[in-house]
Amino acid sequence: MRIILLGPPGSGKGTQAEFIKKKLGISHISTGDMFRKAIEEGTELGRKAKEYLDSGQLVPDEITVGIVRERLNESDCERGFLLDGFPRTVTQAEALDEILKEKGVELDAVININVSREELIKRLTGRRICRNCGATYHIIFNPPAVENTCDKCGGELYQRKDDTEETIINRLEVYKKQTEPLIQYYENRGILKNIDGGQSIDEVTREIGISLGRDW
Ligand code: B4P
Repeated sequence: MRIILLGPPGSGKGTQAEFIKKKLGISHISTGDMFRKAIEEGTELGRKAKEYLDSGQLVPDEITVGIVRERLNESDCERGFLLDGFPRTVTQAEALDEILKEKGVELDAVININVSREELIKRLTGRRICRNCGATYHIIFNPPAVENTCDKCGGELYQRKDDTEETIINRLEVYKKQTEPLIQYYENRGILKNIDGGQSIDEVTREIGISLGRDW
């Protein structure tokens, strides 16, 4: 299957992607993760992306489209993919249409996860990430068994630089202006699935399954 996960920052795209990719056996492509990895490795891409991520702005479309185009050309994407956090602008969505057309494939579903602003701020300020494997936790809603330690690999947990309240408010504004128009874009295509993301992690997973015709 070829799926997009859409939703504001903190709506749980990354959290749900972990489960969906395993269940469907498809590749998980998170542009946020790709940028963070490049920053950590100090590559040319990381150098360009850093100031945008730190301030909560979007990385310019030409850079983002370029890395996704390259990634979608890798052979593992032939069995399907889950795009997490891409597209985030109408220009990116149009570029994706072009890429898929060139490949002769189509999207199966766009999953739009809805969460209230208040809840998003709570989730993002409490988010913690494993430095080693990238697993996501929340200090209250999804805490690790041992404080600051990843359940999966024992790695150290850290707080992302863009998860401070000031940057989060900026990210939510950027989302409203630049990403929200995509809801209508995919609604017009008839492939948009609206999910109530305000429920528990397991309930959201279940609702996504139902929207894809799976009982998991
Ligand atoms: P991303 O890395 O994509 O991340 P995100 O939107 O912040 O979060 P996500 O929705 O995945 O939430 P999560 O599961 O972690 O973006 C980061 C930055 O990268 C952007 O600001 C931008 O600068 C750049 N970027 C990325 N893609 C780009 C693009 N296409 N174009 C340009 N720039 C781009 O969940 C959040 C928290 O809530 C976690 O702590 C989790 O444990 C908790 N949680 C999840 N579900 C929950 C539930 N149901 N109940 C309670 N808590 C829950």
